[in-house]
Amino acid sequence: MSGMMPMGRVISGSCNVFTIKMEDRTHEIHECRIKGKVLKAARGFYNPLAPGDLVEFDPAAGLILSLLERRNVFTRFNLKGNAPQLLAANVDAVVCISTPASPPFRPRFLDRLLLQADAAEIPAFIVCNKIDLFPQLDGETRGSIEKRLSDFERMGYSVLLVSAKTGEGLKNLETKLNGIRAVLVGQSGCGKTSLINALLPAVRQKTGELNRKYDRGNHTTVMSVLFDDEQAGFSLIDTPGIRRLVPEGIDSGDVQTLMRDFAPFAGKCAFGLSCTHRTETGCKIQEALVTGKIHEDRFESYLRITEDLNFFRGAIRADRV
Ligand SMILES: Nc1nc2c(ncn2[C@@H]2O[C@H](COP(=O)(O)OP(=O)(O)OP(=O)(O)O)[C@@H](O)[C@H]2O)c(=O)[nH]1
Ligand SMILES: [Mg+2]
Ligand SMILES: [Zn+2]
Repeated sequence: MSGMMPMGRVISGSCNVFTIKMEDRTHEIHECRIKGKVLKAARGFYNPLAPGDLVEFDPAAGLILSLLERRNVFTRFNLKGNAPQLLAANVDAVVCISTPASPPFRPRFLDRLLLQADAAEIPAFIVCNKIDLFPQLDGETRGSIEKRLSDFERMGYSVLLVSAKTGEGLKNLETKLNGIRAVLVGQSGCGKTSLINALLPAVRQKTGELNRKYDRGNHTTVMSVLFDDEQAGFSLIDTPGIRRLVPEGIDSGDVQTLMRDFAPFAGKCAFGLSCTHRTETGCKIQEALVTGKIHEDRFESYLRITEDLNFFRGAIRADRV
């Protein structure tokens, strides 16, 4: 670093044009390109920079000169690009948004988000938005949602029930977000943008209608954007809805210790940490599954996640920043 050029925070960016906010009292906004071909740290990534990144830049030339060291990154494996994709950098929390309905509750999607956050060592919590729709559900559906959410709480993840529509629970969410930078992730249509609009009314963004036939979102948000509102005292990164979340940067053998309900049993099987928990005798995870200490859904997640990680491993880079 030259030490002469100012620093800025990445607000958003597409292929190679990024919106940078000056990290000083002026908070000037600049559109910049990356100097030269690629930043060294971006090698192997689908995208070189993410909202939350700090860069050194030349405002007059509109050039990003270097990337400052990251505290953390929240990533996923991008199937189309066949490379890891940065969703956010330098965040204090990953807010995993779910819904009881419209789109339907998908706990195995939460399993994946939480795993990715834990692997990146970023504190994560769950927000169940559209809680106004909960009373309309039948008793069995409500029961299974409550069971899964309380299991998550037992694993140490906070669960907040909110409604961007009615405002219910938003005060609790605000308290939880106080003083931090958080990234909101979840399926399309779960209400990430609606929640940002409700929490940061100064930055109103477009939200989408649900697809009536499929009861899910239409991918209204197309890129990640950082919103910071001096008044609110916290900042939020909106992300595009994810259809399929393939974790990345995780060794498939580490999933058993990363999944918090598996961790107490990991390594205790007859075959130790090399047990795949599928057909081996003396498997403590299988035992926990039978006694209900591990939910069958979580076990299904474990199987599918490890399969995905093994399948896509070839494409995942080794040189992590
Ligand atoms: N009933 C109800 N509807 C909501 C709530 N929050 C959002 N919605 C509706 O859900 C739809 C999708 O909301 P968005 O905020 O666009 O969802 P998103 O997660 O940003 O979706 P993508 O940008 O596609 O990823 C909109 O029609 C919202 O009005 C809520 O708390 N209750
Ligand atoms: Mg959106
Ligand atoms: Zn086992």
